[in-house]
Amino acid sequence: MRLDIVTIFPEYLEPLNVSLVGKARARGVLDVRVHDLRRWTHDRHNTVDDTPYGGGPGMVMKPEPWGEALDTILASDEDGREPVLVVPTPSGSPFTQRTAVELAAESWLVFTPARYEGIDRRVIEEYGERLRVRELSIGDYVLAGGEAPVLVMVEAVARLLPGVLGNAESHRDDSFAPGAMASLLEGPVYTKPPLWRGRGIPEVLLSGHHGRIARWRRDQAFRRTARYRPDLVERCDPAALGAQDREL
Ligand code: 6GU
Repeated sequence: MRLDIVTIFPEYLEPLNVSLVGKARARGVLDVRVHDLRRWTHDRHNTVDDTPYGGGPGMVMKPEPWGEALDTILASDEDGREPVLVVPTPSGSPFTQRTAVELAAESWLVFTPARYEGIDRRVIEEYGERLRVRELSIGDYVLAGGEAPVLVMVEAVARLLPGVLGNAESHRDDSFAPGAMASLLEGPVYTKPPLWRGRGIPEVLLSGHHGRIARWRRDQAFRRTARYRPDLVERCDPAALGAQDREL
């Protein structure tokens, strides 16, 4: 999968050299290209922003550098791939695990993290006529720019790519993964030693009884979800609830 990221803070994307994403790059599963937007400015001060038409606080990112940047990047296609333009914005639709799964099926994503009050609307209109555009928000809070959201989205997508996680099963029962534990948060986990500061391991996990263990985990997941995310329990298909859930 190819990823292009256009930003005025290329160094903000340095974490993409580390850990899971860094290893995926080193192994050639991910081809990540970070571009400095200012490369496509032509004035002495490398201006990327200007005051908003209609007044109001803050600055808006000028369309010309974005247009030149995106034209250059889109023209650099090597094997006839059709990119998705990912525009991080607090005004976008929610980025969820479903979105991550959809984006993981693509072969080329182009990210446009903005600073200030966002990018001149005409840029999104212009490229919306040529390619698929996803305007996405990572949550209901406001960040100073789209770079941190890009890190979030790239990590969520990268770990879904074949051969990136060590164990192909590792994301099967993630919280939010579609499937058996659908929309339940994951419960507690334990490892050695069996006794730490006087605290033991729940008996059932030592029992070797796989059926009882699975049911206990399901129960813990349900309790945790009811406590921290009652909205997820509310949205859950009643048929997916076991008799034991109704007793809790
Ligand atoms: Cl994608 N960008 C910014 N600036 N703030 C956000 C966001 C994105 N998602 C949530 N807050």
